[in-house]
Formats: sequence, C-alpha cells, structure tokens
Amino acid sequence: MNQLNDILDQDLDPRETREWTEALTGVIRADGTDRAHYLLERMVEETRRAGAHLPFAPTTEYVNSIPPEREAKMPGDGNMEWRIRSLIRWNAMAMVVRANRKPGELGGHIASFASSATLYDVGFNHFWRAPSAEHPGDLVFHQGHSSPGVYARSFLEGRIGEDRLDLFRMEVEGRGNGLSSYPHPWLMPEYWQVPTVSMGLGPLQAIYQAHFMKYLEHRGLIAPSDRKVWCFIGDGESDEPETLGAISLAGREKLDNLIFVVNCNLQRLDGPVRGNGKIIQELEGVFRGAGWNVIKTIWGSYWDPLLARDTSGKLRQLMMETIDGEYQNCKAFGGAYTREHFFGKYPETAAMVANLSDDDIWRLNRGGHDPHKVYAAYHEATTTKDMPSVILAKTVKGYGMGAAGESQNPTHQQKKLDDEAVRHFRDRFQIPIADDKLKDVPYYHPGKDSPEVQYMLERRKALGGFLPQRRTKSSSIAVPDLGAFEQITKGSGEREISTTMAFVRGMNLLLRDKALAPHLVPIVADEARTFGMEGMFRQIGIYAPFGQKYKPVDADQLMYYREDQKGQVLQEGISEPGAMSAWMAAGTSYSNSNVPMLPFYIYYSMFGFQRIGDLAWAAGDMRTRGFLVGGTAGRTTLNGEGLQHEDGHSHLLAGAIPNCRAYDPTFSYEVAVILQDGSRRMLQEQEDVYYYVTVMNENYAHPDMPAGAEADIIKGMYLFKDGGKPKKNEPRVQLLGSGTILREVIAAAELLEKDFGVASDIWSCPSFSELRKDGFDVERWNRLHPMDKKPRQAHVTACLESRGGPVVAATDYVREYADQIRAFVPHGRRYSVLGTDGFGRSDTRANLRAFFEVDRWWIAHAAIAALAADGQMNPEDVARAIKQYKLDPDKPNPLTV
Ligand SMILES: Cc1ncc(C[n+]2csc(CCOP(=O)(O)OP(=O)(O)O)c2C)c(N)n1
Ligand SMILES: [Mg+2]
Repeated sequence: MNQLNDILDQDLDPRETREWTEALTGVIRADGTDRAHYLLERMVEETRRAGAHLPFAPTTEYVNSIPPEREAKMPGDGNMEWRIRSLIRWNAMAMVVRANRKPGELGGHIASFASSATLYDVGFNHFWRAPSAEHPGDLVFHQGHSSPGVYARSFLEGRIGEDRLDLFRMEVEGRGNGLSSYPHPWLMPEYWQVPTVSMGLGPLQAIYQAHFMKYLEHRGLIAPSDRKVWCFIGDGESDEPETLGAISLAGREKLDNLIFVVNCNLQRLDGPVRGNGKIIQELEGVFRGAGWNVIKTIWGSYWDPLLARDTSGKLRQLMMETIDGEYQNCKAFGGAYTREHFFGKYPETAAMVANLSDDDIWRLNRGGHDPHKVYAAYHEATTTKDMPSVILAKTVKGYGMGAAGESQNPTHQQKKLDDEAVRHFRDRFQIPIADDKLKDVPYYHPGKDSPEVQYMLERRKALGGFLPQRRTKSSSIAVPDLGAFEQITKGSGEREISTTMAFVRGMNLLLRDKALAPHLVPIVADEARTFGMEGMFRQIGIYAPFGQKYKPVDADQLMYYREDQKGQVLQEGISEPGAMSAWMAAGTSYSNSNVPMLPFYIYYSMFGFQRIGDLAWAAGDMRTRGFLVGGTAGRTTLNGEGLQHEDGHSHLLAGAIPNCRAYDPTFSYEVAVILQDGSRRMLQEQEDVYYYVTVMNENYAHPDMPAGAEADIIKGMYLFKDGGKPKKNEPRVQLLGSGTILREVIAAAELLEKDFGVASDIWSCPSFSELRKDGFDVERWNRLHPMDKKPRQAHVTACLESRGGPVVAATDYVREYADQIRAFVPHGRRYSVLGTDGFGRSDTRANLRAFFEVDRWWIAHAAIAALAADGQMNPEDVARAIKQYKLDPDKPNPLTV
C-alpha cells in the first residue's frame, strides 16, 4: 500500500496524465464504466507482463460506491418514515432511561441504536420478509445492544405493550413478559432468532447460516429462493477475529444470500475505532480481498451537490486525507468547527461552503442516516448476484443525543439522560409530548389508527408479517427404536473396536433409515480420517457448492474424496469455530428453515468447548439440536499427542451448559442407547437440548447390553456387574467409572477379589453431569416439600443405598467430574474419587494411567484404603497393596508436575 501511495504521489508528466485521463473519460462517456474497467485491467496486465511489480489497491475513494445517478429510488413516503423513525428513537431512548431511573442498576444502551435507527428502519419498511406461505423469510442478526430500537418498533406495531417496555431487563419480575437485555432465543423464544451480543459470534454465524441455506437448497431440502441473511455489526466489533475470520468462505462460495451491514459510527466502547485511520477504508480492503461486493455508504444526500461541484478533486482529496478521529470531532463540535478544521484546510473546499451557514454545514449528513442512500445500498446488495455484499455505512454514535452523547467518547454507556437532554431529544425529533410530562420520559404511541401505525402495519403486511419472529417447532421426524441399532447393542465378541467406531457405525445405521437419512448432517473440521469417517466421503459425498471440478487423486480407490453439489458431509476445513457455526446453523434449521436437521459435529474434544466455548453457550441459548462428538477424548486414552490434545475437562465445561446433555460412554451399547434416545428427543419430541458425547480411540471387546439397562444408562448410572450375594465378613466396595477407565475399574475388581478377597459391585456411569443435575433437583424438591410423606431419591442414592461398602470412582477426567455426585452418595458412606488432574503429556496409555493414578492398581489401592479408613481393613492391607502393586508413595502429585 505504501509503495502504491508513493507511486501515486509522483506525477512525472502532468500533461501526459491529463491526456490519458481525458481518453478514459471519453471511453466512459461513449461505452460505459465496464468498458473503462476492462481497458484498465488490460493495461495493468500489460505493465505487469513487462516486469513491473504493481501493488494491488484494495480501496477506492472515500465516497459512496453508488453514484447518485445510479441510486435506486426509495419508494414510500419519506416524511412518514421519518416520523415513524423519530417515534421509535424516542421510545427506545425512553425505555432505557426509565429503566435506569428505577432502583437496580439495570443498564442499557441508547447511543448505538441512535446511530443505526435508519439502517434498521429501511430494512423493516422495505426489505425484510417474514416467513409466510409465499416466502421462507429473511434471517436478521441485530446488533445485540440495539435491541431497545427493535422493541420500540414492536411497541408501535402493537406487539409489545407499555407494561412490557417497562420490563426491559426485568425478566424475573416479568415472569415471561420481560424483555431481554439483548437478543436471546432462550428467553424470548417466539421473538429472537439468534443471540448476537457476544461480539463476533453474530457475523461468524451469519456466514454459516447463509452457507447452510445454500446447502439445503443444493440438497433439494428447501426450494431455491431469494431469501437473505442480514447481519448487523458494529465497526468496533470488526476487531474480533470471529467477525472477519470466515469472510473468505462467503466470497469463495459466492454467498449472494448474505448481506453484512457494518454500522460505522467510528466509535466503540472506550473511544474511536480507528482514530488514526479510517475504519471504512480498512474494512473495504479486507472485504474486497475476500471477494465481497463492498458498498460504501459514507455521505448523505446533502453532500451530493458539493461532490458534483468538486471538479478539482480537492473535496475528495480532503475526504480521503481526513482521519476518523477528526471526523468524530466534526460531529462532536459542530458546524463552525467543521468549517474551520475540515473545509478550511484548502481554499477550494473552504469556498465550497462559503454560502452555507454553520447550521447548514452541521446538517451535511452521513450516509447511514440518509434513508435514500441506505435504500440504494440495500437495493444493490439484494440484487447482486454471485457475491456476498457488505454495506459500510457511516453514522454518528449517539445521533440526536446532543451534548449528552453525540460523538462523545463515553456515549456507549450513557443510559441516564437528564431533563435537559430529554427535552433536546424531544425537540430534535418533534415528539408531541408536553413540557410538563417530560420529566417522566413517557412512552409515546400515536394510536393504532394513526397514519404512522397504519403505514407501518401496511409495510409489514406487504413483507409477510412481523419481525423478529421465531418458529419454535417444526415437523417431527420418527426415529427408529433401539432394535435398529442391534449391530452395536450386541457385543462385539472377540473383535476389538473403539467407541469412536461404534459411534460412526451408529450414524451409519441412522443413515439406513430412508426417512431420516436426508436429515443427518455429518460435520468435520478436517478430521474425518482421524475418526474413521472417510467411508462417508464416497457414500454420501462432501458438500461442494460448485461440484467437483477435478479428478481426485484417489479416484481409483473405493473410498475416494468425492465432492458433490448434493454432498451431505460438511467438510469445514481447519476451523473449529466455523464447523461449530455450521453445526449451529444445521441444528437451528428446524426453526429458521422449517426443516429439522440432525447435525453430528465430530472433532478432537480438546478443540471443542475450551476453544469455542462461547459458541457452545450461544448454541444452548438458540436452542440448537444436534450431537457434538468429542473424539479421542480422555487425558490418558489419547496417548501420544500430549499436553495440548489430551482432554480431561471438557465434561465440566459441557456440564455447565443448562440444556446440554453430556455423556462419556464405555461400551458400544451405551453409545447406541444415547444416540437413539438423543435423536428421539431432538427429532421426534423436538426438545430443545443438545448432546455432547465423548468417544475414545482405544480398541477393546464390547459385551452385550445387559437386559433393561437403557433407562439407567440415560440417567447416567447403571449396575454393570453385580458383585454377588454378600458373604459374611467379606469386605465390599462399590466401584464407579466411565469411558475407557471403566475397564480399569473392571480389572481392579478382579485384583481386589483375587489379592484381597474384596467383593465389588461395578457401576458404569456414562454421565456424572446428568447424575448431578438429577441429584440437585431432587434435593431442592425435598427441601421445598418438607411435609411430603415420601421424599424423592436421587438416582445415585437409589443405586447405592442397598449395596454396602465405600464408593470409589475413577474416570479419565479431572476429579471434579466424578466428584459432582458426592452429595448424593448415601449418608455416611465414604466416597473416594480418582481422576486425571494436571497437564497431559505423551506416553503409552499404561504409563499415563500409572502417572495420573487411574489404572487398575491405583483403583484397587484406593478401594483398600477406603475400606481401611472405614475400619473394615487394616493399614497393613493398604501397605501391602502399595507394595504388591508397585506404587511409589513418594511420587509427586501429578497435578504439580
Ligand atoms: C466478546 C465481547 N466483548 C466485549 C463486549 C462488550 N461490548 C459491548 S458493546 C461494545 C462496543 C461495541 O462497539 P461497536 O461494535 O463499534 O458497536 P456500536 O455500539 O458502536 O455500534 C463492547 C466492547 C461484548 N459484548 N462482547
Ligand atoms: Mg461503533
């Protein structure tokens, strides 16, 4: 760039330059801009061929991309829309100010919506279609903290009453009528479609929603349409890697169903976004480079005559030279300041405004506040083919807030306006509220028969209905019963397989169900081979929007790399946030596209919750349905990969998400039960839950499913092996385990019997987190129902109550995982927990399990120690176990090394 600027700064022969420029102008006049563009590109190519290195200029002039003569004209009544917008602005401001005059520090934002009101209004009035019989509906991502403006519109439309506006940010008090601070489908399931307030997640998800809608179209699951995904983003939000990190996918896949609107108010929370540069230019370069159609909407109509008179190019030069920090000053300090510090820089530009008053200069508006410019931009974006579009709209943060906030650095957090600021706001937007009423900052509704409301309703009717609105249910899809999974509910005999293989087999069994199969979406982030899923490449194909244009290198093989426009597997490349977003798009397709889908995203568990935890949380919020499969999990089971790969804690993270059901199965029939029950709940019953299942890569033989175990597997704990009828004086323990470590538990039971004559009941616990939820729920219920004759019992308590002896648990996860059930182990019973606390490392499984003290010998030792502590065995027995099992008593705690 700098090099290019250097070249452009030197004009060695101005006369020659003029001749070329005039020739080009002639071409434009005679044959149009496309022809001129063609000639220029050819010349650049010629020069490059001659050996010159010509740097690429990713940016254009600092003016609107659409010249006035090419602007599509806005239909409708501009004055009416101004009045409506003013009422919306007022009510949005009022709800925040009123909330903050109550006790309770409720918070809220005024300045952001003040800057984007026009951007939303033009969309609501002219572009965004609600789902209807005629149209599937557009999907709109709102900037999270602009939600007051969206509520204020719904208020005028009669969808939200005054009482509810006063419950903004009071969702407990509101008992279902409250208005959530930001868009949260969990809290307002019939209203908000996508949670957006965690900066960066909205734009990332919008890309994958658009990508997934094309997938559905290509696979013939929805009819092709002109529906769009619109995503509103703050300019500050573009700092997030998630915001820009996936834009090349949208360019590559030519997602012309995707429109970003970046509200460039030049400020973020603390101050300017790019005070020393220009955010619009920076974003233009980034998006153009990624293959987007960039529409800059910088200047409002009042600038048009000035720009038309700018024959010398000085005004354009000035616009380009001025940086955002200075532009912010112009809006903060007003017309006189702008005359002196902006226009005053060159005599030519000073002369241009000599006839304008300071107020006229102040009124020179920014593009994002001019509905005509915004309309033209949206029109172009919605009619652009084969490219996603981004609208870079320049606005003023705190527009209309006057001295209380307009372009002020702290304006983002301004939520309390004093009486003077409220009066100013009323005057500026001509709200008919009398002076003596102003102190209450009352809402203003012009009445449902008013021309304003009638106009709004008519517009929404023409566009198919109200927005936002969210579909909570789609059609139910029948899921085959467990019988269909016989291949994995039956034992594997001598054959040794891993739970990963069992899971993939389970998916393949689902794919055999003709009605269900089209709804399955296997998703990988470049790890299909790791999980043995490469067979699916040929079988159901990898989605490629433009098909496979090359002969794959392995074309002669059975399982070749088959890409297909109708491919079913989503291969998202090495992007866990991307694959997760694709999973969320598929898992919410029941709501957004009225097509239920069941996505399976399979990944290295370590690159799941801890890497994309915020998305996993948003997935719960937006009621995503699907399976997350944490492959090759467990701190000691994924043995060679070491510290960064060995997951010993994802279950704690998963367990914290309220509607995520997490399981750590050991045997293939457990996998089958979880898979069947999960699919049934999500597809057939349409429950708003999602599943996290860890699967391992250790191969071993799998037994038959014990009869009648299904219900307890789902609850999280079932008796795997009965230790037999208790003999007199024979010590007895209850051994618990999950995942691959359950097999160590089973082996420990044999050691205990053989070496110490201790009997064990063995419990498989595929979900300590489900057990914890059940236990606390029961405990809470009992506390609240003291007079009830029959207190409820936690599943853990019920299982262990009639079987004696201390309880010992071991898993391949940190101790906290199994420790979650401590409170529900029957009263007075000892509970010892082993786990893999500490950093992972690479070695053999056997060495790792010895290191983390979760192998059979350590488990047997822990059981003897527990019996000794209970007085049923002696310290000598513990010492013997240490010696016999070659345990090093001076070994450092693995947590510390
Ligand atoms: C991941 C994340 N980090 C921080 C925040 C806190 N936050 C909310 S709004 C905001 C500033 C947003 O600025 P910008 O994107 O420019 O939006 P504007 O309000 O100016 O339209 C910040 C930092 C957040 N919501 N999410
Ligand atoms: Mg901003």
